[in-house]
Parts: sequence; C-alpha cells; structure tokens
Amino acid sequence: MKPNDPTPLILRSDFPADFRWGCSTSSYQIEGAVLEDGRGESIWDRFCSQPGRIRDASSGAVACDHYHHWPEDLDLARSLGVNAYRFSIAWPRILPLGRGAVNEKGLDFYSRLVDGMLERGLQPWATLYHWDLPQVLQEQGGWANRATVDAFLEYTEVVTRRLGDRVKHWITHNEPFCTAFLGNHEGNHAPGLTDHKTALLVCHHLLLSHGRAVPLIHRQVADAKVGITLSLHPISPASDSEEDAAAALRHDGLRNRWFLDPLHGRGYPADILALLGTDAPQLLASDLHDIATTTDFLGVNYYFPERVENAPGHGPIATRVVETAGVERTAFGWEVDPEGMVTLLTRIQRDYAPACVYLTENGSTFDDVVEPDGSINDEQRRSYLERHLAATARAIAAGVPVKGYFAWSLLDNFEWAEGYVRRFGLAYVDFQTQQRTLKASGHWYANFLQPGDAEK
Ligand code: IFM
Repeated sequence: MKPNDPTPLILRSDFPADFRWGCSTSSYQIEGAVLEDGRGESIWDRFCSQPGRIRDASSGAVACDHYHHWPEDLDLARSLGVNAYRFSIAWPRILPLGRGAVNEKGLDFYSRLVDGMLERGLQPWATLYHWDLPQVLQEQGGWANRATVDAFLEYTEVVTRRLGDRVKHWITHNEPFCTAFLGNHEGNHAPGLTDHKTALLVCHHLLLSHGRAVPLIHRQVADAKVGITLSLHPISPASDSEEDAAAALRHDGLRNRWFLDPLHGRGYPADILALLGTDAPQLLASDLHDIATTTDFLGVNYYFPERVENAPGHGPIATRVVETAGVERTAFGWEVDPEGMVTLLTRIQRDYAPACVYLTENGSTFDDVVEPDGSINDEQRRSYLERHLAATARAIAAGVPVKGYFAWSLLDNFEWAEGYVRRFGLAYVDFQTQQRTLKASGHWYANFLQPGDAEK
C-alpha cells in the first residue's frame, strides 16, 4: 500500500495460509480461433450468427485471441500473484463432431496451456463444460437428448486421459442454471430455445452427466478433486407480505434448491415438482442416485442477491424478481451486496454442508475509461473486489469451509448475449490491437496478494 492509502478492509494474511487464489476464464469467451486446427462448430458460433441474438452483433470468433496470446495471458495471471488459474475446455476442439474422432490438435493446445500454467506456478482448474456444446449434438436434440450425457462422458474420458497427469482439479459444469434456463427457456443464450419443459429436461441431463462424470474422472485421474460450479443467489421477499414470503421460497426452490437438493441426495424439491406438474423431467430409476455422487468441493459463483415478489400467472412458480431502488449496482444493473455472499455461503453450509467450497467466480462489470496515459482507474471494481474478499473472510469466520477465491475475470472478454459491451476483466483488452493493460483493480489484487512487491 502507498502510505496515504486508506486502511485496507482485508489482508491476505487474514486468510488461511493454504487458501487458493485464482482468476477465471472460459474457452468461448476468450479463445477465438474458432476455425483453427480442426475445431468444430459450437452452439455459440451458430447462435451468434443469427441476427439480433448478440447486443453488438459480435461473436467469440476472435474474442481475446487467447488461442495465440495464451503465454502472455498466463504471464499476466502470474503477475497478479495468483496460484491457480481456472479455464474451460472447448468440447468442439476435442471432438469436433461431438463424439467419435478425436482432434489431437485440440488436445495439444490444452496440453501446452496446462504446461504453461505449471511452469508459472499456476494450479490448473479445468471446467469441462462452460456452455460451448458441439453444434452437431444440438442438431440431435442437445442436452434435451439423453444421449448427450453419454457423449459428455466420452468427451470427459478423452480429456482426462490426456490432461489428468497434470490437471488434478476438475469442474464438470459451470452454472447449469444458465445452460438450461437461459439457453432453453429464456432463449437469450445458445441454443436460443424458449420452452420450460425442455429447459427442465436439459437441467436434469446436465446434473446426470455431472453425477456420472465424477466417478469417471476419479477412475482416470489419480488424486483428482472434482466438483460442480453453481450460480447461486441469496433470495429474499420483496415485502413483508405472506404472499411474497411464499414466493421467495418458491423462487429459491427453482433457482437454488433445484440444484443443491438432488446434488446432496435429497432428490428434486417436492414443492417445486408439484408446481411443475407434467413439465417435470421424467427420471429413470438410478438417476437421482447417480446425481448425488460424492464430490470433493462445491463451486459457487456469486454475483448478486435477488428480491422476489408473488406474481400470479408469471410462469409455473409465479414469481418475479424486482429491483430495489437506491442500491449500489454494477453497469449490468446487478446489485452489489457483499454481505449477501455471507448469507448465501452460511445458508449453503447450514443446509447442505458440502465437503468444502470454492468461490469459482465473483466479479463486476463497469464502464471502464482509458485515461490519456493509458491507465484504467476502475475504482468501483477494485472496491467490489476488496469488499467481497472481506465478505469471504467473514464467511470463513462464520464456519464456512471456503478454500479458495477465483476472480472473474482475468480479461475483458465476450460476455455472451451482451457481446463486448460488458467488461469484467482485471485486465483491459483493446479488441482492435489485442493489447492487455492491467486495470487499477488488477494492480490492487496483485498488491493484496504480494504485499510489498507491487510497489517495486
Ligand atoms: O461471463 C460470465 C461467465 O461466463 C459465467 N458466470 C457469470 C459471468 C458474468 O456474467
């Protein structure tokens, strides 16, 4: 810290010595090179090619061109002082047709990337599915087709066989809520469908594929640590009314418990099943047993809380998320609520007691301004980061076994339906020149992680 900086809210030394510090990225959001080295088409390539889908009519075709800039990007991660790097693997690079013929060049890319991490002291954390399904599988029904579960296992087997000697930390899925509901009910993510029943079936198959992949990864990878990453929200009623209290419970049922309950051996929540009626997925006998497989950690992505009101006629669970006036928000409109993270984590611990928790994503988007001297003084993002790290420490003090924190994201990147409008990076990316510049938030994180070094 410079001498006149305000007293820090939190220090690295407030965390356990073995706490894991990282940053996160995902394949389609940064890699680009979509036509290179035998990569097949993904559902996001197809979705982006459809007019009106992406806010700035862009795509991940080039993105951060990480496929070519990865050594520089790993150097950047190392300069932050993190000791872990979370990335995802693009299924269409490995199995361009979804299953069958393996594209060795795709595997070679991730093998080089993993070696690059290890050379720089970054523990690799691989996510197998961060939304880029091979398009050819979508044409056979995508995740609504139970056969996609088998295809995922085939893909998992191929990837873990090649990388499992060096990658020990595996995340099966990133945010199955988004894959299922944004992609198949709300239609604002690939593949762009708008059917609730389909979304529920997709969701079931995602969870099933997770449950079946975990033992497979353990068989393939000695000393593997395997988990799933969920996007979860603390949910509260918009008013003191009994109707809103009941609505908050229902909303929590579909948004949080729908995932946490079956993963922890309780099956799907009965109150929500009753409301879904014939939309509920049809299960085979062993499905719930398979989904409830033991995991080594739960990945939690925390961004914002949700306040909910009763909304008769608004979908099967009749709830609506309302915006509270006068609260701090990011440029996305997401409420900034570090204490909400403590509420969420202590609730997960109380109700589910997972083996341990990693915050696999947390971050914010603001409208960055590049100063004439080239610097980016993103004080709001810096403050967001500091306050959420302080919240993480409070959750640990409250007894939640949080073992690591991964900032979202290392780089500004392709933010899905928002295109390049939303910047989440600790490093600014000039998408014309591909120049990376660490923002003030990135410098702050490096300073936090390496006290003393940042002023050298
Ligand atoms: O960019 C996304 C990421 O892919 C998944 N979690 C939320 C981030 C911010 O929206």
